[in-house]
Amino acid sequence: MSRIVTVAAAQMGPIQRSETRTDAVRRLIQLMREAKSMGAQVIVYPEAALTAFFPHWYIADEAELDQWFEREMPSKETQPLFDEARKLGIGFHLGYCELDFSTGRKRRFNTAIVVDQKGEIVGKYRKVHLPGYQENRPGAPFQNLEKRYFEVGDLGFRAWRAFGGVVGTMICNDRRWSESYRVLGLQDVEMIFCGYNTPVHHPLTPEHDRLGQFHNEISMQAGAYQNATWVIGVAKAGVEEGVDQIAGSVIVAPTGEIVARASTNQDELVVARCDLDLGRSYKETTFNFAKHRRPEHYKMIVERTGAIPPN
Ligand code: ING
Repeated sequence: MSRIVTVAAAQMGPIQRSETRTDAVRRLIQLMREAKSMGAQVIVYPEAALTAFFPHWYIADEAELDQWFEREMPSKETQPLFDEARKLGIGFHLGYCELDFSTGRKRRFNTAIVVDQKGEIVGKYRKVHLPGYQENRPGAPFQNLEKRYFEVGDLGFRAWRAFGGVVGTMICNDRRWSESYRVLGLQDVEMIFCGYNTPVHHPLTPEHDRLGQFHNEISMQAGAYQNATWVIGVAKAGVEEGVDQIAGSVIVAPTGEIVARASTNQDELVVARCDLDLGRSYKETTFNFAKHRRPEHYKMIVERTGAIPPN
């Protein structure tokens, strides 16, 4: 049996600070219409798909910082995207920066939602692995102040039923951590959506620059294969506010193979017919967690490794 979902990875070019949310939503809707015309049932947008990636610069004023966040979803500016999705009968994944007051205090998260083909939000995720640092580094060519601007996500890594299968999300730096995939893999995930904003250059470790695309792909290919799941990796790419970001959006099969990839660093759809049953033979054999995983031993190894005294 094959459960085919046609997926559109909607890579975006830069969103400059001067562009409004309405400008960004217009681009998202254009990509959605094109994806629908190509037969897609779901379109996957990048991390922070409504604004420039503002953690790349220092914002001292709290009111100015809050302007980069969404207080509600859908909001006035994003309602047209939900309306278009409902009209076209296409689902979507959207990364955005969330201002939350539900616990009685203001909290800021780097967030992503999954919306089904009826326009209903079926799941929300808040980024767990926040890279970068807390304090502004004036001498750096650009910042990564995610640890300053966001709290660590409090929703864990969750999988939901949608598009005829089991889907999950992670955001950007999460894709570099095998635990992100395994927690979803233990929920029998069949497709993971992951948006990213990844600079080409790393001021603290310039020797890593040449391997940016390699590390991007190997992270998602390993996660896909080792958990027998599709991974849809989607970039916000190009030079955004002076920071050149990698492109290289990919659709990775549960076999670990890249079946489709972007060829520009602009707005571009990467479309593939994804068989959600392709991972089944791996889940039943090589990655049959019930038969082969030994978590009781991992605890012992971790304790022993931690306990080894320095020479
Ligand atoms: N960006 C980058 C990412 O993880 C990074 C930051 C790049 C960290 C390379 C370490 C190595 O792709 C975000 N937004 O997480």
